[in-house]
Amino acid sequence: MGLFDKLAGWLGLKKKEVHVLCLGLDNSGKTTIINKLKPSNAQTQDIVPTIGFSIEKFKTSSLSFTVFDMSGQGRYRNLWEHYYKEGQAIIFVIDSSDKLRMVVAKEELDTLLNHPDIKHRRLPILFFANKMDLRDAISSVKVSQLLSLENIKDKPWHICASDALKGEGLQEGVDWLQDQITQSDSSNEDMRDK
Ligand SMILES: Nc1nc2c(ncn2[C@@H]2O[C@H](COP(=O)(O)OP(=O)(O)OP(=O)(O)O)[C@@H](O)[C@H]2O)c(=O)[nH]1
Ligand SMILES: [Mg+2]
Repeated sequence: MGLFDKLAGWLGLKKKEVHVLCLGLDNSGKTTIINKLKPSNAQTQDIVPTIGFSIEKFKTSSLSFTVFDMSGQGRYRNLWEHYYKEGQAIIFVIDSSDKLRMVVAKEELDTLLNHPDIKHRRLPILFFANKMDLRDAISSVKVSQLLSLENIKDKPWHICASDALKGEGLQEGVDWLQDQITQSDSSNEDMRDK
């Protein structure tokens, strides 16, 4: 880190950097969500299925997020685990209208939660029950039941209903994530002070 960066950090001018993994099945809307969180002049108009992964950035009032937007296609899902150590938070996206593959989404989530690089860490997980605009979408409560989210006891989690095309529900989710990360920072500082 250069002297300028250090100074900016001390003066509170530089936002804390957080690495986030964006996971979920293909076609759930991960890239669309991340794109909508970027400033409007950095947003792209045509979103195509992600190949492998892509690294994206967006900022909130106090944090600077670097997102690993992973492809959800079956053949690329084995890439996810290589980034688990790197991730400080997870955004997990579900297509709420894809009832047929809800069981596949649950399998991928369970595999993630049981992975040694994730299992014993208190990472915040933000779920987006996406595509709420579609007529056959199920509610976020139903999504959370089908994924058995109530069984996640050792990590803070939150589910938001979203429509990534209109950008609805995204801000609420990201505000929650920011609160979780800043709270855990201040509790770590409290621990160090003791
Ligand atoms: N109706 C509707 N369509 C959406 C929504 N979010 C995303 N889509 C559409 O769903 C399709 C897939 O979106 P992507 O963002 O590419 O999905 P992804 O999860 O990144 O897919 P992979 O990169 O293949 O893993 C695109 O046609 C999007 O326009 C939503 O909230 N509602
Ligand atoms: Mg994508």
